[in-house]
Amino acid sequence: MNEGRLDAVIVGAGFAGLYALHRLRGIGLAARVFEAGGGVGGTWYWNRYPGARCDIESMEYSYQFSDALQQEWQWTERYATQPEILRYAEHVADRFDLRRDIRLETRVVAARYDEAEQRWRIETDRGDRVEARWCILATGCLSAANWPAIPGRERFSGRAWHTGHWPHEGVDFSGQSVAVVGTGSSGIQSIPLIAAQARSLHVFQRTPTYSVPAHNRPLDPAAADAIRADYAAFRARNALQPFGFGADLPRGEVGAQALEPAERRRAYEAAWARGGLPFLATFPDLMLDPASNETAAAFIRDKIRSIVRDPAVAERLCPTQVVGCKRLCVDTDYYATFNRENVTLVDLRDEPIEAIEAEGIRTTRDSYPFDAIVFATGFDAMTGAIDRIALHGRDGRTLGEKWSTGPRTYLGLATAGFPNLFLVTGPGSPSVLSNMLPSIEQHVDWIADCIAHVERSGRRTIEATRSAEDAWVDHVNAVGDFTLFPRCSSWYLGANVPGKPRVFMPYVGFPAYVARCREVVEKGYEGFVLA
Ligand code: NA7
Repeated sequence: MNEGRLDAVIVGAGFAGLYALHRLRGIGLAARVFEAGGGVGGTWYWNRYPGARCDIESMEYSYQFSDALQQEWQWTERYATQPEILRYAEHVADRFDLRRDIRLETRVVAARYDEAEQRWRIETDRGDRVEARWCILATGCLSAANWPAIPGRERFSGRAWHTGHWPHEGVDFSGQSVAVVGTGSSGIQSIPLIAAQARSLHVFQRTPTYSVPAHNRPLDPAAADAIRADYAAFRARNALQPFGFGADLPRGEVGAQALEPAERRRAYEAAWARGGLPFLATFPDLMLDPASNETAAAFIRDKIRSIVRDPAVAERLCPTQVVGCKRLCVDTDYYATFNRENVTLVDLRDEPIEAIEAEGIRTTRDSYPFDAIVFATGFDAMTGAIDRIALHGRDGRTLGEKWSTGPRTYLGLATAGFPNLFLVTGPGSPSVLSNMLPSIEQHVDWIADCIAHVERSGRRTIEATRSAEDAWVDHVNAVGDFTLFPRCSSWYLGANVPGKPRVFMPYVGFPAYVARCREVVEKGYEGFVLA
């Protein structure tokens, strides 16, 4: 148990918390990280399910703050696996001597702002009581698991896991009858591998998923060296992209409807052959114009029909919503897995799940017995981990009360009524609609520079004003509404968690966001009060 005074407490030892510790040390602060997991790495510590990979290419999904680090680290594949990304996080923790200030297996349960002392009083589930002038929530966007509210889950007599809490020793599905519930990224990555091992696999699908092939492969050492030869320029090009990645891939210049159907199809075929999320950059208006978007959606549906041999199964796998408004998935053999004899698709639109029973899953039509159930049901995204901390700001008001109708932040970095508290990639920042690593670094750099500025100027606190926050929330919504992103029930909107307020949380547009953050500083921390 720890008691005492620190300059800063950082909650979480994922990529955000690790870099925050490094930067805050660099400005001379005594900082400590509390991390609930048994190791560093955040989402890459927990999500150990079969097939877990990043959907951003490995040469881009990495830190850039240390050129020595980015020169020495060797990624092995186009899209890095979870074990490789976790090794990278561990390497960073060791290389920058971060571990001595990280307390593992320690969850922050409460943080109260003491107005008289102008300090945060932080409590952990191990009984630590520490005080700090600064509190940094590096809690991650995809860290609070969303267990489905299906009656009877605890009655199941077989084994059950959530993909976001996968056992460290792995799971052997050999000879087993298995269910996977959920067909988002975690489902589509794990389903082909589970199907290859299990005796039988039933996939419980509520909403069909658009997915493009990853075409994953070993990283070409010559191509990686070419990037390393001028990594800074590569990073700078990516930072100018709307979502902060993919600068060196071909991008359409004209709207999808400007081309003849055959020409448009050739463009989609080329993007499909390259693979990955940049499929959505085939035309610049795909997330702006519903008719253009529909051309991409129809192309993917045609692909599904050409891959899946049973026409009835293919139709059930064909999504109808706007493509991209739920995160586009990147897969290896997902649709082809439904050609396997041992794989069955259960369409929950026809037969919703009624309950989980001792033997398995009961829908309105049938009872399915299983040895194991995998819940690939996602996360209480962006706010879930923050909501789970009892955060009391000025006047003892809780963040939960303040955010009861949806998260409210200024720049996704701070929230009025909670002085000296910062969020890393919080709601209202590009976060999940950007390459997370550069977004994390941009946020942490902004926060560290801000703290250094406040300390240098002899002030003690900085706090977002209510009016700046209100204007920012309106702006985030206006930009979101200009796009097709809010058009379906996604976790970007909180729509996957029953009862969660529906508010579009990420800010669309990485370069504009970075420019605005810079401008706020240039204007003397416009929208903040320094006291
Ligand atoms: P996602 O993308 O939120 O996917 C969760 C899936 O689970 C999705 O298909 C959901 O269907 C389904 N789901 C959720 N609750 C239920 C219930 N109660 N019954 C049946 N099906 C359900 O989470 P992932 O972990 O796959 O991916 C999250 C992000 O991690 C991903 O976007 C990448 O950025 C990395 P729904 O679509 O809600 O109908």
